[in-house]
Amino acid sequence: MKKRVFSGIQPTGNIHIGNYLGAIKRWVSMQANYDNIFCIVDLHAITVLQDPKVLKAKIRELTGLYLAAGIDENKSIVFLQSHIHEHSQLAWIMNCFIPMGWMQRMTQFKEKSAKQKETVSTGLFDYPALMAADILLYKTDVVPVGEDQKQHVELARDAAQRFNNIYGETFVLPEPLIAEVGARIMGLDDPTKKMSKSENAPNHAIGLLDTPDVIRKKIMRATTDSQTTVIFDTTRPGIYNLLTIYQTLTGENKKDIEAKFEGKGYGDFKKALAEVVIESLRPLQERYKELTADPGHIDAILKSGADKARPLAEKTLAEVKKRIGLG
Ligand code: ATP
Ligand code: LTN
Repeated sequence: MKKRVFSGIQPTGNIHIGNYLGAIKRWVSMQANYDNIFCIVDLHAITVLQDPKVLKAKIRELTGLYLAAGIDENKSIVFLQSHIHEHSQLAWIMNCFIPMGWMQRMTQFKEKSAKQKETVSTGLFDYPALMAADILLYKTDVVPVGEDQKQHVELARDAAQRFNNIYGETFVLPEPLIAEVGARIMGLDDPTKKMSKSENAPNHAIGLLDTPDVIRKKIMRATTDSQTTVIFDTTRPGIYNLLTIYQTLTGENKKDIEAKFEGKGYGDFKKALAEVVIESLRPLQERYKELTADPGHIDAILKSGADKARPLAEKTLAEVKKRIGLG
């Protein structure tokens, strides 16, 4: 029996190379060895106010990007979270099992709510309960995510354990799977901040659908420092981040990369990196164009994915309700 993988991305903002390296690219490479479920988490997206038309378009865009990156709908279940009502139902139940104190420790909420101040929704505070429901509904073993989501997966695990202790073995305890390299790509404009799709500064992130010219410009303008040698040095976060992107995309090791750029400056390295990024994204961008030419195709894939996910979700929720004494 293969282990079950579950992961998801919110259909908001512009999907960037951090999402690709920290999540999607890894999902693709793990696909053959696991039993996979990849979700477009639109219920998570509405924790922040969204324009309905934009949200609808972003759902199709993100689905297209999953497929264009190499997620195969015949090997993996690809579906939209709001198509399966069991996610919301289990999220409520999880709410009733997760102590407030656990939620209050989540660092992402502290960062995101600090930016939004008084408009911050209860859903944003509470979203790890929905994320726990996503993961636990499918008896997930492994959750491949970027570094920023580790704490949320651990909370899902603790919630599962607490439920099992009270009601008997029901949930599988999930493990986060974080890459050694590429799990935390930093912003090009500020390498001390995580690259994020809700950040709007023009030079912050490389979008997966950026044109070659835009990619070149963004990389050439990326913040570095006044030193010159191209080496992996954690005290120089700008060049370190660019080297990490290079390493993750080429699969070369650190020593070989440093040797290749010995005696060369930041400018030469940035030019080489831009070409690596452009060539790595080219096949994805071409497939994306073909796949999304007919939006009906994307909608059909989501419908068929939901039909495959639903029976699994229904089974777990029925078991949970029975354990609790509901319905
Ligand atoms: P937002 O800023 O809107 O929260 P985000 O860029 O953090 O968006 P998410 O939808 O939260 O994107 O994350 C999708 C996946 O990409 C998650 O697995 C997350 O851990 C991963 N991820 C996000 N940002 C990065 C990053 N900078 N480096 C590596 N992985 C990342
Ligand atoms: N919260 C995550 C997205 C997400 C997720 C999940 C990831 C929602 N449900 C389940 C893994 C498993 C985020 O914002 N990146």
